Amino acid sequence: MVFRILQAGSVEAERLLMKEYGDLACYEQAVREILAEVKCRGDEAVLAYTARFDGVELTAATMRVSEAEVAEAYTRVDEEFLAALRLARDNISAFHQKQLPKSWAEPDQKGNVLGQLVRPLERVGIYVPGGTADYPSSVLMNAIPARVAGVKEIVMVAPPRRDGRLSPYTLVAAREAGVTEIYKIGGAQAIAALAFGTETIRKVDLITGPGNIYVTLAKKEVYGRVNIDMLAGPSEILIIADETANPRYLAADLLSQAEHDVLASSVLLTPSRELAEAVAGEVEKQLQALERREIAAKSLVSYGGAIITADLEEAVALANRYAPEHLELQVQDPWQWLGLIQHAGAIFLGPYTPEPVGDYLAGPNHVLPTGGTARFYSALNVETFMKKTSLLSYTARGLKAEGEAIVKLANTEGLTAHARAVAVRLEDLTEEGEQ
Ligand code: HSO
Ligand code: ZN
Repeated sequence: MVFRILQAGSVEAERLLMKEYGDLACYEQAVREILAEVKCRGDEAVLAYTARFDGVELTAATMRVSEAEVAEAYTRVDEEFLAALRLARDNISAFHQKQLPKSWAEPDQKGNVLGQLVRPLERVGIYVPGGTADYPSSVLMNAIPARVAGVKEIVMVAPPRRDGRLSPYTLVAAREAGVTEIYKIGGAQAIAALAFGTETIRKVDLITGPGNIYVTLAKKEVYGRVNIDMLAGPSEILIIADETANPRYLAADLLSQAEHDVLASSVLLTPSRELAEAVAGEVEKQLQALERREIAAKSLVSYGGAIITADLEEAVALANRYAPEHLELQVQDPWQWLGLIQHAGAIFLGPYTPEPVGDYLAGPNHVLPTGGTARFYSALNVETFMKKTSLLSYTARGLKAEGEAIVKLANTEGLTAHARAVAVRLEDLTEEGEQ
């Protein structure tokens, strides 16, 4: 049986909800070495790793994608793809426009002004994975919020295919989303190039986008020198369903995430054993027809299953503990349960919102926190590409009213020069007041 049915509270159910992906330490050393090499030897090291890992010989000049290559990519994609991509682009753009924070400045009664200036980052890097799948949708999801934020330079990196090129779909998506520079490099060496800069690639301020274990560890290592979005892990879907849900839909949705990766997890929480059994049967049936059935089956055997809960309240409690990347609510009145959900990357409500609606087209970002990090991370968003600067402007009246308190706090910390910076002004202000 590919899709297990477990009882809430059982050892197996607990294990399913507590995913462990093995030890990252085995990869750390290799990643550190790549980072150090690129830091010291720049382009030369990046090109050597590209030859070694991707099997492609490039030069400093050819690792950058030319205008001609982008133009040629347009001739290789079909019209329907382009139309679908543009619809997705417009929806994603409209959704992220709503997230734009505004700068503000407010005077108080003493005429002091406090505020916050919001500015885009200048130069960001987005990582697009290669490997088993080609994800133009991820290009949109990373580049569009950057564009909406007002970032001027959006640098995309993606590992080259064996033929030395990038997929035309990726290139077209990059152009449609407003990417300004593209390099055919991937892995930890690409993260290093973005974080440290090389002779050819200028350093960026932020690196976003998911990648394999090497990319993720490299992002973790360079964090602090540049900002990063989050540490992405394998995809997850958790569905809470009651007896009104359609088992065919549920099975299809679970499989949609299972096909991503052998490490992806797809879990159903339901009080209805009958529903769980019907879903298990459907999973078995639908799996046979999938292109990626081997990946999906492996993923389901290790990280998939249904857990039977006492009621929907228990299902919600388990979902909150798990903090899934994607949470589907396939219950009678999904909106009624929303108030109880604490932790999830994205929530999909009702039978007509299968998770791929969010992966591709609706507008919200599909770069989401995984591995329980939805407890403290948000979806990739416009603010990821912006920063805030505080504004302070005190008047004489304002400083006079509150200056003594600053002096007191500064003196308490033993920082008398701080106290003096205020005190010298207070002296003048008192004199002025006495005149
Ligand atoms: N579900 C993935 C994103 C994606 N799906 C891209 C299809 N293409 C994020 O967990
Ligand atoms: Zn997906």
